Amino acid sequence: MLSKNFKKSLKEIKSLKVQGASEVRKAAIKALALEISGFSSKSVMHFKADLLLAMKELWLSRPTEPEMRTALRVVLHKVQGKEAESVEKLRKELLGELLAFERQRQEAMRKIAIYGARSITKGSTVLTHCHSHTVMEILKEAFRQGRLERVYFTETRPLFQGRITALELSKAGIPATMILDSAAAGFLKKCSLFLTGADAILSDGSLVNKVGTQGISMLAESFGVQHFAACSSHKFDPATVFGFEEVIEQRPESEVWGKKLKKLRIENPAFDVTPAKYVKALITEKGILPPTEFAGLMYEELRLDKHEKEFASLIRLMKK
Ligand code: RUB
Repeated sequence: MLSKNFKKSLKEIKSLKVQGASEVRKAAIKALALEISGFSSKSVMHFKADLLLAMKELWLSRPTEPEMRTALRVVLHKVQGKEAESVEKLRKELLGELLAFERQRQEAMRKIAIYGARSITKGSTVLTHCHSHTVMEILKEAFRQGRLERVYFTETRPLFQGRITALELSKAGIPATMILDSAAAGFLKKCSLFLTGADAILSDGSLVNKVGTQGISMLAESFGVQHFAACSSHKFDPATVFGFEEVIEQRPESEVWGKKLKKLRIENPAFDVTPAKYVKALITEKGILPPTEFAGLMYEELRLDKHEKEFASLIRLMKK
């Protein structure tokens, strides 16, 4: 049985009250830690079953969020195939693991901000799309260092995450201009850089990010404006190496238009896929790397040549 608080957190993640991949991960870890603290399971077996149930709900809450899935995978790895002595010992170990994971992610974010700011040359004008906490950290750092002149940003239909970007830029005192999504082509010409976040990086280095990113990235290339994407290495989706598809979240029609008309269908994918060739580099805590090189590095680091079965069974386990 899941607690009321856990269900509330799930709802906040699904409804986008919690928004952006990094915040989704943070909220998921917090919700799981609280849930684990409250488990009344009498045996290790029951504890593990309760844990799996909670993890599955989080895993399925937003389908295109590998950073959250990485967090859950790391935790699950700790429990699987291990004979825990007692519920209390297991609980303590898992809570410690979640805390350490979150701390490490915050350090990663700091590094990304520093590397990213260095790659913004003095007097730059940046275009961004949607709202990314990672991008915001870079922009604030670059502005603090006197490198950033102005940020152009899209309002980001249908849920207007650009307004979150607006509030944050304004609070930081950064000169900023909001534009319509459809105006990106015209304003790109004024920009020295297109900088986005990422929700997922796939095995071929392609980038999954808020719908609209692909189009702007392709336009940027044709105007000679480089596209950089900032993301933590945990956004790499290892399962895609083995042919598992990165599911693109489909959001409700009502987010686009509340009207129901005969024969009218509305499609509302939350994300799109930008091929690696359009992205100059990924700004990660491991360094600034071309997307395909980053994917290669992750393949080596995760020793994926040895773990195909593990990923296949994990995906089976987390299915609806
Ligand atoms: C947000 C989005 C962001 C990435 C990266 O989509 O596409 O660019 O999630 O964000 P949504 P961050 O609003 O649907 O969550 O840098 O915060 O991880």
